[in-house]
Amino acid sequence: MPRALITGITGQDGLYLGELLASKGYEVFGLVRGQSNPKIATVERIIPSIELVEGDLTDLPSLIGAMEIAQPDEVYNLGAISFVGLSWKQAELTGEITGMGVLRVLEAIRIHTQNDMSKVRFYQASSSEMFGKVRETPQTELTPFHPRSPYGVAKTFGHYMTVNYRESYDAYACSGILFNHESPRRGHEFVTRKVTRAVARISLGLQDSLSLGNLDARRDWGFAGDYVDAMWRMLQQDAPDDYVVSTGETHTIRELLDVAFARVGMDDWSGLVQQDPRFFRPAEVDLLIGDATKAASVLGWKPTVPFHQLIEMMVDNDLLTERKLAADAARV
Ligand code: NAP
Ligand code: F7E
Repeated sequence: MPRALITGITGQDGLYLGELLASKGYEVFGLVRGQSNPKIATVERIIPSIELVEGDLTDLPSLIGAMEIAQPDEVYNLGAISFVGLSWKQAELTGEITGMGVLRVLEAIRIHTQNDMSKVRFYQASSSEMFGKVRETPQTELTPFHPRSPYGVAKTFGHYMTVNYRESYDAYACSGILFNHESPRRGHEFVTRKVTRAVARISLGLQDSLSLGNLDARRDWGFAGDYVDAMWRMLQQDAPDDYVVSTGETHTIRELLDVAFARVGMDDWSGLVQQDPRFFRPAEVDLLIGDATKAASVLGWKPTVPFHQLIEMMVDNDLLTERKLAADAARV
């Protein structure tokens, strides 16, 4: 039975990846942090066979301890401060967790394997945010980086550390340069989930309006369930490499609003959405569109959920959740 350790198991991707690996017969270990992490119950409900290990990306000894307990064949480093907006407010912490955290995981593997890093396969969750002020469109594995946020800078550090350990220690270390991917498990702070939840609540009469930032921003949005499959495929190849994972399509926040409101039968959302300067960013990325040709040809990977279907799935899920929460509240 192969063994995998996932950091960030309580996050959107951690849950999908843990489910995927468990379904493939892996023994899955998930790193959890904090004294009493409220998300543990969700992880145990979604992945009943999960084995949880305590540790934190800011604490190297705990990561070495996690390697000793899990004895992993594969390590997926998904843990991070992943919200770009927060990264300007907590730039130092973002550097520590999202950037230095990668180096600590690599060091934990190096120490655990006594420098024979080829024994453990490593996946780093890199990001399209590294392209930032883009040098070419669409972006490929060869497009130079110009990050535009502390998050993007931290991810770029983690990306180059991964490349460096591959070149220095013969590590089987891969970086997945993933574009935005969403799902009903997405955190409420990200724009897709913020919109689908608000649309569900507005249609149920639980909320009056929605405040957003830049409505003209565009993203290349795919389904998280598809993207974790690409992570796994990267670690099954003969040699380690880096891959862009994306849909190759881009949509604006306005199109996101059109699709989400249409799902609940509301075609004119103009009076329901305000723009609020608090949600604008100090610097925006340019036009991010990924070219996933290499992932398609080498990994045999393709996205399966188109944009409209993804947003409709998220609205439907939020309608169910919000109806249930409202009914529970009425009973109290
Ligand atoms: P997410 O839902 O925000 O999950 C982040 C995870 O990191 C959570 O499990 C969180 O644990 C954990 N974490 C935070 N600080 C930690 C620390 N000090 N030590 C250990 N764990 C810590 O993110 P996601 O959407 O699943 O994304 C997974 C990874 O892919 C992230 O690295 C993200 O930056 C990257 N990425 C995401 C996208 C995307 O569109 N989703 C695209 C490109 C790259 P707690 O529950 O304890 O907070
Ligand atoms: O913003 C605009 C905002 O926060 C998308 C992370 O998973 O993907 C994600 O980062 C766009 C931006 O995601 C609001 O300005 C407008 O242009 O959903 P987001 P992100 O910043 O693209 C990358 C690939 C990652 O690696 C990250 O970890 O939407 N926008 N109004 C807004 N965004 C938010 N959050 N809230 C608004 O009110």
